Amino acid sequence: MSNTELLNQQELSSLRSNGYLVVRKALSSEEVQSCRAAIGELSEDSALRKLPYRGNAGNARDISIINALTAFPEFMPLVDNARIFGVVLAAMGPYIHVVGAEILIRFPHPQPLLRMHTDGGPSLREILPQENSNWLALKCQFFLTDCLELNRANFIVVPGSHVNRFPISAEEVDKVQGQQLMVNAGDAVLFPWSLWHGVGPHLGLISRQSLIVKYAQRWARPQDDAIVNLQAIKTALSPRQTTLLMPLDKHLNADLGSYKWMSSDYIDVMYGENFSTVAEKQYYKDIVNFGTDYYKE
Ligand SMILES: O=C(O)CCC(=O)C(=O)O
Repeated sequence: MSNTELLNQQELSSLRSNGYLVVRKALSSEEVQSCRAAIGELSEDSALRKLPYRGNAGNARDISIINALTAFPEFMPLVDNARIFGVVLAAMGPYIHVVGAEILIRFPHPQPLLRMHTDGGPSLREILPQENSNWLALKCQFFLTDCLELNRANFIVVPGSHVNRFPISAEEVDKVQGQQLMVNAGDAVLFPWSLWHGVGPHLGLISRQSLIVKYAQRWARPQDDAIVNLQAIKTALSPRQTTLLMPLDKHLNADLGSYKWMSSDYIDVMYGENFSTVAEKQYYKDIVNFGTDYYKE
């Protein structure tokens, strides 16, 4: 990969045509260990079970901690993790932010843990990306435990389905066949709302753990409802991390749908030092310059 590209050509065409990308070793084994230590064990009386932000997919086969960055501010730096953020920029462009995060703990169970679906319910299922359009929303799922055999709560995808309308009847959904992905703890999978996906059965013994960071274009409102005060949190955040987390900040008072909120160094901040020479950066700088000047009057 050259330093003018966010992804190499093979990664880019795989992302665009399959609708997902597996990024190996997005987290080091030390990072995986520290995430798992922060989350802790899921014993009957563990702190996790008492968090107010607890939910599940509706079938008692998981615990899901929404508002995960409020519960665990130490995970905030993952939002621009060096291995995944180039993929996020390539798929979505720079006018994005984090709208939520979720920790998923999926229990052993002989039936599929989560039926095939697309994200965003009946509203977003009617909206599909075009081949080369920026994605509206993307999830990055960091795996914190291995799924190296079939039927270990593997994430299931239907490659290429992100540009097709999801079936509208239960009968048709039941016929959807996907691929169970094999991942190591530390790998990440990135996918848009419109990819058909689900979770397989779990015939193993140890609950599968993952952390999902949810990105959307900047006009979208946050999905998480707990509000954090970015200035008060103890984790040191970079300007890019703070910019990505702005919608979760109680000090936010910006018009996210227009050109007005953008600081003059917005594009430099988003591409940062690691992507400062990529070709897209100038393209987006030109759009900002055009927009801010033209719409002033
Ligand atoms: O737990 C998984 O692997 C899938 C999560 C999922 O389906 C979702 O976030 O929409």
